[in-house]
Amino acid sequence: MDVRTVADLSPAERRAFFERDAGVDAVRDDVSEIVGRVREEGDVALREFSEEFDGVTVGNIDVTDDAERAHAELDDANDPVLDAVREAAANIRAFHERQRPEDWRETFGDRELGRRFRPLDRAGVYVPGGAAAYPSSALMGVIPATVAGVEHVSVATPPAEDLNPVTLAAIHEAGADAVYQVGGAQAIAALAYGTETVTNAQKVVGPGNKWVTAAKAVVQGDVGIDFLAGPSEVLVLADGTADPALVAADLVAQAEHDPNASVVAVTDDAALAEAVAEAVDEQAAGREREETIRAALDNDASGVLRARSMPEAVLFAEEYAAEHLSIVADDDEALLSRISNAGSVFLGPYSPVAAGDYATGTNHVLPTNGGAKRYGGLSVDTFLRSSTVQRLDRDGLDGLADTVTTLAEAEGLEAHAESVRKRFE
Ligand code: HSO
Ligand code: ZN
Repeated sequence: MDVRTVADLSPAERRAFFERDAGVDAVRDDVSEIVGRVREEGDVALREFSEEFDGVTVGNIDVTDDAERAHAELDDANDPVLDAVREAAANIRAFHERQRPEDWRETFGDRELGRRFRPLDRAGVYVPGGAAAYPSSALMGVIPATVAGVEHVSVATPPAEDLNPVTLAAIHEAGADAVYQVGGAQAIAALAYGTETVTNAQKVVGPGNKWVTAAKAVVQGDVGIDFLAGPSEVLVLADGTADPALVAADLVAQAEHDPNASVVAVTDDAALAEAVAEAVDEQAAGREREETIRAALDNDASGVLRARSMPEAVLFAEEYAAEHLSIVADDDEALLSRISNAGSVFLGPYSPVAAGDYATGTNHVLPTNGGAKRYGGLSVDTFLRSSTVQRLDRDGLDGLADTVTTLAEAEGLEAHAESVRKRFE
């Protein structure tokens, strides 16, 4: 990789970093058609699309029992992968339990006001499959929903002759109520509108490829979604104290997800920048997914950048608004205090992004494409709705009466004013 200088980036180069695009718009028309057919034809369409896009003749769409069986078989075999799934699940559950908001009531003067939180009834979680199987994404999607108290959590994952047993076991471990083998845009449509087999959800969440993402954009409005998540991203903010081999390792790790992944290191230290660029090339060599990694490194939104100062590096990181922000610097907390735009932050040399991808307990379903400027990642809140509550006694209403009647009359809503006055007749 070449080292470039932040100050010398052309407008086009800056745009490549700051306006990352997942190619979702290009497939939107095709996806609308798929969604429409699932809405009209239900299971028949799901079977046809599984045949056409996944090359799989699906027997049962509902594979809830298979998930339970896969879990039991790994358990019987004392398979260490199930221990890892359990450990990760426990950490994710603990962190998300901490997010559960309490209902509250307080008095504001003589008004009693409050807020209460209730879970959605039905949530749908997409768990990517296919080339890479993502049991970790099953945990990340399902556990926040169960912690929120969602009554019925369903999962859709791409069909296969032999579904990945670890993914199935993770879905079961996370506590899903129903599991369906259906992938892509058709899965999102099925979760959103329901079919003969699939229970419709009020909110559809989870990461996926551009077809999945485009489908979420299409069904949004009819159902809630979390957000549109694109290919993985990491930005490492490092000063001269960072170990270049470790910075490079985190870039290469996220690069292996997707040829369109965006991986960036920004530092004020010229020697570190050179060393990181060199280490990235070295570490990419011979990796199992070298081709994907090389493509991601070649992405216009990837690079090793030298800033004139750490404040300039911070400004770049703020504008980039990374899904994953790693800070490896002498005073990492001082740098963090100047950052608002990041999906998840990893502090210090012993906090690799991969630890959060799997098992620290934080969620790895995070805003990409600069979404971190506007919203946060998947959390318990995603599956809650709130109501507000108020109670006034006679004095409380008396204190407000003038304000309410004056505003009501200003809006020409005379009956509103009267509904207050009536209480004092
Ligand atoms: N880094 C990905 C999540 C993931 N990593 C799954 C490994 N498995 C997006 O946050
Ligand atoms: Zn990852």
